[in-house]
Amino acid sequence: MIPTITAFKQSPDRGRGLARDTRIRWALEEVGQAYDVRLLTFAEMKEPAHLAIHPFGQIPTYEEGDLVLFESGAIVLHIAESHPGLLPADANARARAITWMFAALNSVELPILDLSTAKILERDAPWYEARLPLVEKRLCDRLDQLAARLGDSEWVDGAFSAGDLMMVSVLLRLRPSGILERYPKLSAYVARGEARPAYQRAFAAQLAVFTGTK
Ligand code: GTB
Repeated sequence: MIPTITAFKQSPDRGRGLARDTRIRWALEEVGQAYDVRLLTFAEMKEPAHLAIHPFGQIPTYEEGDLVLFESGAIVLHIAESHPGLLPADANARARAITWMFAALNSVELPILDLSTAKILERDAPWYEARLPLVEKRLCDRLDQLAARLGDSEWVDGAFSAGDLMMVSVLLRLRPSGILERYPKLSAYVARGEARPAYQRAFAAQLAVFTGTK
């Protein structure tokens, strides 16, 4: 059965692939699963029809027969568990790959979001200038730790896995800030992810929505 995912009809990132449907498209491309996309406006995301499948009125979602999922982490995990290619066969290695997915979402994406939220929503607050360096420091401390752990390895734990797919997807969100460039090992890691043919196809598919060619 071909799953259907949801994505922005007009992504605010203007086709840079930063919205969270890209990680779902990437996972589907990695495992060779075709998919359909339902594009939604911001208004449509808050309508009852979409709220019935996503309690917070957001994208992405994933529908496959009777199965309806939201949360990009849960969706990528489901795809990785349903097809070979994104999780190792060895039980311990598999558990570690899933750990890296959680690490990406809980320990790395959160400080990245904190910084972008501060810059977008808190700029006019009287405490903005005082808080920003604290938010940046928390993020940079975490990136230092991640870069140290990655070292010169190609991927975070052996062969490319859903853990890398999620970590690269999360790190890509740093691009607009210029912070990623301060971390050569992480930049190279992200570039390796972006070079994967499956990522390229996923990126092209979301860009085609923005350019109106799909
Ligand atoms: N935890 C959820 C998940 O992982 O799936 C978070 C889902 C989420 O934040 N979805 C966003 C959304 O639907 C789109 S991806 N927002 C609309 C709303 O809440 O009303 C977040 C996103 C948006 C825009 C950019 N950008 O412009 O660069 C990047 C990422």
